[in-house]
Amino acid sequence: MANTSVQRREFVEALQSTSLAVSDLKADSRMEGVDVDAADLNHDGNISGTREAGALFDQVDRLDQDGSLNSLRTVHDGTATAVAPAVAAVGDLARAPGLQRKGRAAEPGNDDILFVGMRRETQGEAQALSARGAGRFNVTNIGSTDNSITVGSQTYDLSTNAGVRSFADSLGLPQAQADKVHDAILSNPTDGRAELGQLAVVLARGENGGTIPSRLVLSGHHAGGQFFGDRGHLSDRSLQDLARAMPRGAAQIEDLHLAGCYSYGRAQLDAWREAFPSLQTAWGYNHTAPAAGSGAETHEAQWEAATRGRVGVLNRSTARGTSVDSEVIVWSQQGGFQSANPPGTLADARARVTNDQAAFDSAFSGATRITDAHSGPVRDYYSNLNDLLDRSDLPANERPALEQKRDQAIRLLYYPDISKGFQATHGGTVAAGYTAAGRTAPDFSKLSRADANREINDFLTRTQGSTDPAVLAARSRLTELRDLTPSAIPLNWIH
Ligand SMILES: [Ca+2]
Ligand SMILES: [Ca+2]
Ligand SMILES: [Ca+2]
Repeated sequence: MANTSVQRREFVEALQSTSLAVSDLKADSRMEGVDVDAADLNHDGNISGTREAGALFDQVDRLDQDGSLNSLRTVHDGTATAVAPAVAAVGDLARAPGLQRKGRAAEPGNDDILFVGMRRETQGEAQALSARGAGRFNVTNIGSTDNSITVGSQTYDLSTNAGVRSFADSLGLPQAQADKVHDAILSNPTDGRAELGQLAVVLARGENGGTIPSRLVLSGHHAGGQFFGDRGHLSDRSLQDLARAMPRGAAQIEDLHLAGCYSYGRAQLDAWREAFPSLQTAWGYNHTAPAAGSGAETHEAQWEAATRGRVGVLNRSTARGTSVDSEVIVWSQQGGFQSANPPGTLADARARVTNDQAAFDSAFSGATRITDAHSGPVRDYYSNLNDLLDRSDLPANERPALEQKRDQAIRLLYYPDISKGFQATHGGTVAAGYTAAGRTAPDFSKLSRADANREINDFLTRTQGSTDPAVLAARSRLTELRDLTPSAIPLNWIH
């Protein structure tokens, strides 16, 4: 980046849809030496319209030394010029990311990306971002099916408390921080701890004074506050706790991209911002996110271009015209929260959930059958629960029960997947319990929700009072399937 310039046309276009108060421009110390009044051609106290934007360009250009009346050079031989602060100031006041990027082009910082992919398919997304980097920025790719992590010559088994303990203690952090890292990793399901561990290594480098990537992408299926896939489960909360454990490292993250369904709303955003205190921009999805291979790469490329450099503005219009563009939610420090869906009132959000409660209950019992996981009243119920939980004004004491319903609803929508996962994981335990009770177990992957519930209730009635350990084990697993107990049914049984 030897030189950077802003063309006149670019400057004028950036101010096209905005009006800047002369008083705001003059109050900004970065505008020192620029005669802003002279650009207010009609003396109404605002810089507005193409002519005045051009006049402001001319006034800034008086400080410029690039020899052209049609460009402003903000960086010369890698060093910021006298006009760079003025360009950055106009960029901030006009919420124009292009001007911000060029005005700050010589400032320290990087555009490197930390990419965490919880599905094998997300590999292509990381590769596409990496190809865009092409020497300008690096992509660190995180995600594996391995539950251990190797740092230097040491390998830590993160499926055990002792392994997490020695890993956390190896990061060169004060004990209190190492304890928090340990707790955060341990709070995550076992199969996503290696991903958190890889993130911890990077954040610790930042915490200890090093430079780390400024952009973070999380990609995978997303439900119930977790990114998930064949590489495991990554809990939003565990990741946020990890960031809080290393605040200096977390403060180097400026841009966040959450490539997963139901990945973020207003309430979730508050939690991400609190965990990453220097966040400038965030990108997420209301309900549906495009999957790897069918749109995720496009959105990630658009996001990458929009967040490159030191910008504080991100607009939803970036995604206009792409698949599921209406689902994109963005937030930026200077542009605020942007979503296609106005939040409405809390009472309305509650009423929408109540509206489909009976449909959920009926499908949960098996009385009605879900034929399409992606639409219908149970999908609406699930979406509306997510919307309700995304509200910052929802009382905290109502959350646990609603989260439980949300987490049951997603498992009910994908019951055929869940029953296959159940049979593959617990089929042996269930068969042993049936045998001990003198019966033959059915194949639960082949039963409808209604038939499975009938079968389970029958088994529970017949074996009531049994003390046989094999029977008791089967009873526990079957009860979990009937109740769709979120803690006992991993989300990545859903494909
Ligand atoms: Ca004016
Ligand atoms: Ca010039
Ligand atoms: Ca994993």
